[in-house]
Amino acid sequence: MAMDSAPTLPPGQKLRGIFPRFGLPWFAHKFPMVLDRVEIRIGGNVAQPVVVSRQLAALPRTEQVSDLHCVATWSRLDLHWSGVRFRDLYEQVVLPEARPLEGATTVIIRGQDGYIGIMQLYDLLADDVLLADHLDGLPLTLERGAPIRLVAPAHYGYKGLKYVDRIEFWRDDRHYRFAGPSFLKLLEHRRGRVAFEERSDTLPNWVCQLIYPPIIGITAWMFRVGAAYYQRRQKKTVSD
Ligand SMILES: Nc1nc2c(c(=O)[nH]1)N[C@H]1C(S)=C(S)[C@@H](COP(=O)(O)O)O[C@H]1N2
Ligand SMILES: [Mo]
Repeated sequence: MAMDSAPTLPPGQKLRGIFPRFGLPWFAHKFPMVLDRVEIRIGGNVAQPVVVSRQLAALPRTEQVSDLHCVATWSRLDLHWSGVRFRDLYEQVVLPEARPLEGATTVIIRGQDGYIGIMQLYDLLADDVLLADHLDGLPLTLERGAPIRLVAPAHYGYKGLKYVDRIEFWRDDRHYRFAGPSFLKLLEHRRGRVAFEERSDTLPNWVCQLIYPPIIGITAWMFRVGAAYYQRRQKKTVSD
């Protein structure tokens, strides 16, 4: 049967033939300030905060093909990313230079657009977690998270921070707050693994599967309008 060749998707996910720029609607009009160079600030409970820029070029580069599963139930398969492994950054730069204090294993990642993510260090050290600067052979575009984004295929899309600005290693989660309005905190999951359908800490999956699909289109539209507006403004500033 033709079913044999159908890609197997994680529970509750659907191929919808889309790959929108996506996120919480509050971020549709927000963009990185610095696009032409990578600078990642490392901080939190560390002995020495550091700014990582040229050190990235010294790390081994890696490529991988992986899927993106948005918690809102759309998936995109076979994305060809390249960049450096988070683990290499951690072992070769963060450990020797920033020197996180013992137990500083809760990681808060902040994007240049103000978006915030939280993950545990043991999940970030997996083989397939990258800080990617290329997608499908080309430098990341504005829509895809330029100049550098986190790729964490085992986790829902909202853990894959675009426009990475800061990575903080903390002993607890006191410094974390949800990126959107606090009444929507119930939408997120602290771990967010796709295979275990960890969509939300609070809402049952059947509720997520009911409320998300109807808002995919409008959210994607808001993000498209936001990007178009930003591009127009950029062009105007260049030509002024
Ligand atoms: N900085 C930042 N990272 C982000 C987002 C965002 O709005 N800002 N949206 C997240 C969500 S919910 C998803 S599904 C993916 C979408 O990636 P894409 O815009 O390349 O499709 O980015 C994630 N990372
Ligand atoms: Mo998402």
